[in-house]
Amino acid sequence: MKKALVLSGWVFIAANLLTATLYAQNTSTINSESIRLNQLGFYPYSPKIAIVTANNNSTRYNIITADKKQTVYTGELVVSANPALNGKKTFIADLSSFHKPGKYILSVNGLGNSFPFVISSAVYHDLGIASIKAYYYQRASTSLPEKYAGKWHRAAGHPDNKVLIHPAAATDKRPAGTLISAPRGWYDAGDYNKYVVNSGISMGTMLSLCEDFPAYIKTMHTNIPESNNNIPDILNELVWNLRWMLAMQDPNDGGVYNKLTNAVFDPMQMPEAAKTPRYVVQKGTAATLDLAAVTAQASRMLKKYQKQLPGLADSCLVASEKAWKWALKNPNMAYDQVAMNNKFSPKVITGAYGDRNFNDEFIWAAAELYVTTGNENYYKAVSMFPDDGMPLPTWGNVRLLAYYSLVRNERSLQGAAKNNLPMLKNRIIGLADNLIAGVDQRAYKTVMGKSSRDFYWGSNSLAANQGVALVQAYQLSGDKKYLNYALSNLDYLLGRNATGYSYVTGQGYKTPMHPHHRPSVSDGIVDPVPGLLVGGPNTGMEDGVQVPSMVPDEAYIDDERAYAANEIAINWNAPLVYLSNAIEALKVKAGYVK
Ligand code: 9MR
Repeated sequence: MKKALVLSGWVFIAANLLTATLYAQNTSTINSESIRLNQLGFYPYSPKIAIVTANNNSTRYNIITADKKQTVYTGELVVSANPALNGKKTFIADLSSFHKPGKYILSVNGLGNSFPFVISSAVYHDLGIASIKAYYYQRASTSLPEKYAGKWHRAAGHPDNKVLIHPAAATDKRPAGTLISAPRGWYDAGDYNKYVVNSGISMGTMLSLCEDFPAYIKTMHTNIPESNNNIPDILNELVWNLRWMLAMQDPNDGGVYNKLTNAVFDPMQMPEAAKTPRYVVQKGTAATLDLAAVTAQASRMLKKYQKQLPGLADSCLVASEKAWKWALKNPNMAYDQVAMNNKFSPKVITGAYGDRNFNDEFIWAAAELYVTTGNENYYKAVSMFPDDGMPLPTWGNVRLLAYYSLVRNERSLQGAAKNNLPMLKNRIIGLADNLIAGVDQRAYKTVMGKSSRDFYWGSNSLAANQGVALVQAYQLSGDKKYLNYALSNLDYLLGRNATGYSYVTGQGYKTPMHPHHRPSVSDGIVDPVPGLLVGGPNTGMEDGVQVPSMVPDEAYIDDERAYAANEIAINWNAPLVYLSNAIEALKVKAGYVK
């Protein structure tokens, strides 16, 4: 994104006049801020809801063609049963019974027009591709040639082939200062560090898409250097990060370093400008078990590609079992960065992902190892259902990833795992039923936004993960209502929400232009790197940047300094990859497209 040019004197006045004229021409006819809908549009036979937030005297809305020549549909605005979090009721336009493909505008007398939207049978195709292509742009240790990266092409940064063992990670065989090589992987977020814990949930979520939709993923073409190697592009992308993760395991004992990082965050600069030393820090139980889970799951996915990737599936399983054994010996090794910094130098002050409870990581690793090997000892090694909780996945809680894997591999379950299956399925449906309760009475009619508590650091990933859970419930039950509600959260992310933003860079009209993302801030290109989901509304303001509203679902600002509301991250994009592509994969089965 280009820094604003400082204009002076008459140039400045002339520029302002021009802007004012263009603005006057536009406002009367387009883009009413108070009409909120999925800015990409809808499938011909999917639910189609728009929300009007302003009080107005119209009781009806019109759908007009994008050229504004023809009114093709009119409908009634219905006042919402409950108010939004700002205390105001909304007006709901339900255009679900309009099916005709085309490009349209929703218009309300006295208020104005919505952004144009399409009705099309491939409406989320580009989003699905962009959300995974975003990981290509996050690649460390490689240049991104124009052929693949377009205008966002850039030089290589962070080779990570001479990484120091931090004093906190020193062992006899690898004393402090030993150099190891751990290149590749994805940058975690707006920063350039690589964290195993956060890679774990991201990989698990996207491997699950591959496992759930093996035929569909072959149709995803992302134009990356590995394309056309007879491996689906998404798997190629995941292998890029997998190879880095494997290098984070100490071959001497199987333990896994928490992260590969600078001592302090890089400034807002391009990757190639970063030259400070990189370290791997202390090993930990969460990182080690996350690696065990990911490599076990990857191993069964990669079996089909032994010819293209000789030995990789086997190496993954070996790494997984080694990691598991290390974790059994070190079941409680938290990553406590503050304690570490009190003892060792240099101090490391990048992200911690400092999980302290490892029950869920044990459950996830055990489930993946059990499914991959069929060895029931893994299943029995943990208490698979320690309570009746079904916590949606976050970097600190990966329990549900285990349950999803067990259910999707139901045909290979035996013994206790098989016996527990009906109960597990009921719990997933129960989770989905909880998610959808009361949605129709809400002001935005989305699953996201049940309460103020939904709006924390990375809230958009909650919306996406709720969507993933609902897709699972649909897959289990065949009941289309779950998929419709999953779609309501995709609508939330793409504009049917209290800020009117589509939160994915480059997807829609009112989109983040200033994400807290080092390449986007420093590359001199106006448009940010595309396909990235920003964190979203969060009243925490941990970054100290004042948000324009403290109403929880409005607490968002498109400001590059606002890392607590406007950063991007691999664990937030992953459920968007799942949700958007799962819906594209299921659209015919669900009857959205005939
Ligand atoms: O997503 C993380 C969020 O849950 C935590 O509250 C926050 C503070 O610890 O850290 C977030 O993760 C950041 C990580 O530490 C460093 N890279 C950027 C991540 C997204 O902001």
